[in-house]
Amino acid sequence: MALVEVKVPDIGDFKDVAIIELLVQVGDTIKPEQSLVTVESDKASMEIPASTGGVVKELKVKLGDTISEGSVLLTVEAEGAAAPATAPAPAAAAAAPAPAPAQAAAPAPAPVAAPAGPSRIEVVVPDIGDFKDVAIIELLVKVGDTVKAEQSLLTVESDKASMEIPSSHAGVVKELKVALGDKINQGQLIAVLEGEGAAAPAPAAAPAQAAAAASPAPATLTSAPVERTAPTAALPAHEPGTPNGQLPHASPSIRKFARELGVPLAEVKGSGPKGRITQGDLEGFVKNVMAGAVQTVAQKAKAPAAATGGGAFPGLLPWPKVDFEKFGPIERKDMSRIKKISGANLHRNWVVIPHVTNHDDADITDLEAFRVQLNKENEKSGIKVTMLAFMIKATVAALKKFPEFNASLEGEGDAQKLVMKQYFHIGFAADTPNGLVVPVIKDADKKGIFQISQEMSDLAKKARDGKLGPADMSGGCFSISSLGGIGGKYFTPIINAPEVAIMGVCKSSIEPVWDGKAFQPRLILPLSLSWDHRVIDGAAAARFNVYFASLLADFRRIAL
Ligand code: CAO
Repeated sequence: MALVEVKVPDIGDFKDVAIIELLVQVGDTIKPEQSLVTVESDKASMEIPASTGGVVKELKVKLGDTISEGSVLLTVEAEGAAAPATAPAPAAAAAAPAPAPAQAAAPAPAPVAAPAGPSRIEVVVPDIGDFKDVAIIELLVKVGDTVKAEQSLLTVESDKASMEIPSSHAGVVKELKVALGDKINQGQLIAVLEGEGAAAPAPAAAPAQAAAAASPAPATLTSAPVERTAPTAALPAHEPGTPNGQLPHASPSIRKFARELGVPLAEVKGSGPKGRITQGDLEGFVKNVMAGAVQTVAQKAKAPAAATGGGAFPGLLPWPKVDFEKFGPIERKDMSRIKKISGANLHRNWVVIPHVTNHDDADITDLEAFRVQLNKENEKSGIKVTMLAFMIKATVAALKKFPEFNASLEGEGDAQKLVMKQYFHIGFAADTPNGLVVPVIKDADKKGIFQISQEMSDLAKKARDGKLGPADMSGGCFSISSLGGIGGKYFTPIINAPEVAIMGVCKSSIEPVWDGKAFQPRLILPLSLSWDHRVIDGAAAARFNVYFASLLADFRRIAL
């Protein structure tokens, strides 16, 4: 078996174009004409075909490399022994049954078929080489549009390539003579333009245009380019965000495949360079839609109300699809029921509520000393007084002082009301093996520290044992999420709707605090208050934190 170098064939004016996709890998068995790499300039992209078949032995290029005619792409162990060790590029190009001349040629702007009045211009399909009966897959302009000379009017596609057909003239589109799906050929009337300005008589322009069309125009990357050397696809690169970016950034074969499946390609997120959509992306999208993990914009529009609080979010990119196995071993696990339910709730709350989080610190040096002393005194009672119990009492006092934190939004639009609660049920986030739950201490205003500590301990145990009932978790006014036993400094807790605020607490630590004369070691508790900006404003949130911290700093204030 002979080793054969596979080189870039004559690709016309494409020079130093970057490889954006490697379509084969070492060990692959490739056929002649199979696409090996995709290259792309800022205006066009094309797939480079193999000149010979065989098993890929070595890749000589990598993503990002720039290549030109004659660059060696890879070596193959050719099928049969006859192949020469180094097939020269032109031979390679010739080996491909390319019907078109070796020169890459852009379809020159269409000639004017017939002058039909001083400013009436008929635009016809130019010389597009061997493309015959090619179907129109996209109309890029509509009646009334003003087009520039060389602006693409439509995209045609065969099963091997696609190209855009440019306008020969500038003007306003008066009539479109073709429709989506029509099959067109050279010379066919596409559109009637009304020329800009009356001065340029159409007949004068026609010979020049015709001449341009007659000679194989070089495939400049500034007019709609098409690679006709190779029987592979070339198309303008549709960069997301560019004015002509309505077309998804994908190769013709992918676009064709998407059309066959009815996939809205614009909604598929490309994982390739510059967001290019690959076959894997397309398949991943279809799988996700089938599994219900992703909805197309059309599906969302039909859905009565998404789980986003009453409105879908059209235009959002689909979830990135990653072939994780490609990067290393993985295992797929089912998610617990609690995780799924809490996840859906957290997602809705995060998306619907305009969250803001204020961070502050509370000096709990004295309170912690008091808590330790209480626990010592009451060792025999079996009740452990926790910092969280003090925080629940401080929360009640702060809710009394700032009642908008003990509220819920009800209704929509003009009918919207703020429900002001006159009870004080405080939830606390509990971490369980199956996920996060938020049991609620009812009527915390009527309970003392010991009772709250005892109830919390009971509820936390029930939570860990998976025995909490709906009654244990409903009716909350405000929640506290304490990571104090674990660590961390600050975080952004998600509000537990329909509540309007949540206090996040992290681990307290000894910090130097300036007392006016010297730094004193103080136990500082980091606070993170998230609040709903529809109901609460920043000043109120700052005051809430300051007051809350002042209560923890000197718990006697709670009696004031
Ligand atoms: N700073 C430093 N240490 C703290 C602390 C704080 N803020 N809060 C508690 N601790 C210490 C306690 O002193 C205790 O230490 P010892 O065991 O030495 O006495 C230990 O951490 C455990 O504390 P605790 O028994 O008082 O329990 P707790 O009240 O802190 O927590 C519960 C109870 C149910 C809230 C907790 O088990 C839990 O699940 N926390 C996680 C909540 C969570 O996941 N929140 C994130 C939700 S995502 O928004």
